[in-house]
Amino acid sequence: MSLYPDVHFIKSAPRPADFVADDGVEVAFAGRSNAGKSSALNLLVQRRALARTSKTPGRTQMINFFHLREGARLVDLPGYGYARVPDRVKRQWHDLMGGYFDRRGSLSGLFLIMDCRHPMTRFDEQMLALASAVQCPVHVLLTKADKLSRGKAASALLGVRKELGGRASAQLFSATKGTGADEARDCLEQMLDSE
Ligand SMILES: Nc1nc2c(ncn2[C@@H]2O[C@H](COP(=O)(O)OP(=O)(O)O)[C@@H](O)[C@H]2O)c(=O)[nH]1
Ligand SMILES: [Mg+2]
Repeated sequence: MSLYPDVHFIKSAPRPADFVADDGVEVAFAGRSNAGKSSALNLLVQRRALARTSKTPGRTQMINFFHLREGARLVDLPGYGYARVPDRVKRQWHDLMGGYFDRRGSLSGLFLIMDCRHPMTRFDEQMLALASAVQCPVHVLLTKADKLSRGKAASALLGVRKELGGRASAQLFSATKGTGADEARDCLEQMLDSE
C-alpha cells in the first residue's frame, strides 16, 4: 500500500511570481547538486521517478512543487555546487531562494541533503542560514551512507551533529539501500503536522 497515493508534480517555478498559492503546509528539500536529493525524495514518497534523478548535475534552476496530499506539499529547491556555475546563475539562485524563504508562510521545514562523504559545504551553510533567518526547522539527511563502512558513517554523523550544534537534526540515509527512510518520514510528518 502506498503511503502517499495522491502524490504528483504540480509545477516548476522559475520566478517567485510562479509559486503555487501559499496555503496549507510544505516541506522543502535542498542539496548541493548531485548530493542525492532527487533520489531521497523519490524514496520517501515511494515513487521511482517523481523527482528526476540525473547524472548531469546543476541543470535545473527552478523550484518544483509536488502535491503530497490534501493541504500538504513537497518542494524541490534548486541546488548548485560546481565552481563552473557562472555568477549570473548564482545571482539568479540567490534571488529565487530569497524570494522563497522570505515570504513562504506555508514553509514548515527544510530537509537538507548532504553526501555523507562531503558534508557541510558552503552551499549547505547558505541553506542553514536561509532557514534560520525565518526560524524554519532543518533536518539533515546524510545520504549515500552505503558508500561508507558502518564505522565511518557513524563518525561522519557524529562530526556533522557536532558542527550543526542546535541548528538542525541529522541522520544517516541511503536511497540505494533504503536505510533511514522510516526515520526520515517520521521527521517529515512531524514537520507537516507542526501547524
Ligand atoms: N550509492 C548511492 N548513490 C546514490 C544515492 N543517492 C543518489 N545516488 C546517486 O547519486 C547521483 C545523484 O543523485 P540525484 O538524486 O540525481 O542527486 P541530486 O542532483 O541531488 O538530485 C545519481 O547517480 C544517483 O544514482 C545513495 O543513497 N547511494
Ligand atoms: Mg536532482
